[in-house]
Amino acid sequence: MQHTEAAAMGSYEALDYRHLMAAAPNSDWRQPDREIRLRLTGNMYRYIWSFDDIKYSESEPLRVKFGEHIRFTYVNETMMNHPIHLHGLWQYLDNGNGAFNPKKHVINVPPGKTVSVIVVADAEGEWAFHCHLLYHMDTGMFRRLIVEKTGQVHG
Ligand SMILES: [Cu+2]
Repeated sequence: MQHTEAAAMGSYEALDYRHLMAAAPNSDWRQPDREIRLRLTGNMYRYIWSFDDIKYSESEPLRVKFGEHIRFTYVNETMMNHPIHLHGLWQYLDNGNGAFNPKKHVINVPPGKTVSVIVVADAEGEWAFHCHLLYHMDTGMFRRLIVEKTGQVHG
């Protein structure tokens, strides 16, 4: 049944990430080279937030190589949503549509859920990677992601 029909009949089903699909195929699409798994962690009583229980001020940057395709798997171990924003690179939500996986800047990870995206490291440099709830970001749910140039370094 189409969503419009369902809505007209009063049995509306909310759209979610399963229903998203790119309008045009990603010509770069292929299976990722490796996976980076990140736990979304925090403590509601102390109101502190982190990736893998390490707050930003004590963290090392994430490092990937230019041209790599990386699966990022976000495991939300908390009771809050975390909209994860990666600057500079697209996050292709891996919802089973292959080359038509939708590309997004921000991926929401609901409480207790796991969401995978594929990142194509096609822009060199140092990028911000963080939860877009600014209190979460400010209290530690932030990392730098460095896309390193491969091959010869010119001086
Ligand atoms: Cu958050």
